[in-house]
Amino acid sequence: MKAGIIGFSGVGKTTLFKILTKTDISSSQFSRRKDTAIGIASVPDQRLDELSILFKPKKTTYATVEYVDIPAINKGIKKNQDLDLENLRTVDVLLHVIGLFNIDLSEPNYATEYLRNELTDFELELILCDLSIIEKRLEKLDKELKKLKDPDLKMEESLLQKCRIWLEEEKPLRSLDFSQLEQKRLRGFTFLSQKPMLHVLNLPDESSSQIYHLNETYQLQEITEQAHVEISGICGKLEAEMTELSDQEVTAFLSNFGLLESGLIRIIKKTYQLLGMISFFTVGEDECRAWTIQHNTSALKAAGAIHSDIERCFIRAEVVRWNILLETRSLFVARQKGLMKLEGKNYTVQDGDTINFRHSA
Ligand SMILES: Nc1nc2c(ncn2[C@@H]2O[C@H](COP(=O)(O)OP(=O)(O)OP(=O)(O)O)[C@@H](O)[C@H]2O)c(=O)[nH]1
Ligand SMILES: [Mg+2]
Repeated sequence: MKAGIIGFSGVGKTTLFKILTKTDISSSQFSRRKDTAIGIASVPDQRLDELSILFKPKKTTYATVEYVDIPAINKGIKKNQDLDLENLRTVDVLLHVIGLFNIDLSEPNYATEYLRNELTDFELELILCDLSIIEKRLEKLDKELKKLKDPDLKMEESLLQKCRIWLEEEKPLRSLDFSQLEQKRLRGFTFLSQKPMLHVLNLPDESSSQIYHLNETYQLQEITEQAHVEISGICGKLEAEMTELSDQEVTAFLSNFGLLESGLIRIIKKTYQLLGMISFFTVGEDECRAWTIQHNTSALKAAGAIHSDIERCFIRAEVVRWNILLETRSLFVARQKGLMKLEGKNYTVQDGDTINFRHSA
């Protein structure tokens, strides 16, 4: 999974990147292309930690997320010609940072209005970006259709016109319904306003307790009710300062500010929720590992996430819930007690399943 951190200038994008990747920007652990920084972060998972304590494997492999710190987007389309589209287009989700640390939050109505304006202005930039691509393509299609009345091109034209009308009403493409065929047709354009978006409010330290009540505090129901949109918060300055602390120290530190977990865990959870991602585990003496798949994935496709050979030669899946495995202490006992389920290729994998795939590869 790849997530792009975006937003207007100076809102705390690089600060969030640092929190998520635990990377010091001046270190060499991340790569930089132009002004774009790319970092890989492990997805913390307590269930995998506990399975690893039980199995003592040679290696524990967490799921990973790739984070891209994209340079600031300027207000006004003309300034955005240098936008790092190449990196932006390949991300699965946008983490949109809004800086509230310099805003007077003591006046709730003012804060709400400021926030709404920021959200609308930013969405508008994405919409304008998509519109300019559509307009260029429609111009080209018009010329091509004059030469040849190709039904495929005609279909593309009417699909893009449908998108254009929607965007001209200043609505993002992620809230427009498409048939499967249309989805497929649009994929190549990788429109920005079609990507799922997590708005991340970057709050001042003293407002940390708001993180669990953002909807109520800022009356954001209208935003969070939209399809494929979520909201979360961080205290950028505070949390970036903790990247060097141990996990235990972090927990103690955060609880002083009324925070239950680190921004890293909060944002990852929300991102998984937003994208409908779940994890299953494979366990053993060699390796305990978390695998990320889409919600509603069949056992056969989950096998394919590990290796195409396992998918091809799939026989069955031996499934034990992670917490049951921790109770029985071994797969053998789980099987004896009838707590291991033998599932076929159509079984829908659940979040937290541990799976042993039987295959003939
Ligand atoms: N007080 C306070 N300052 C912050 C917070 N987050 C970021 N800053 C400061 O704001 C400035 C910009 O933060 P960055 O994380 O570099 O913001 P950015 O969005 O990456 O900025 P550009 O890449 O220049 O657009 C820095 O001086 C940060 O120290 C915060 O939560 N509280
Ligand atoms: Mg930056």
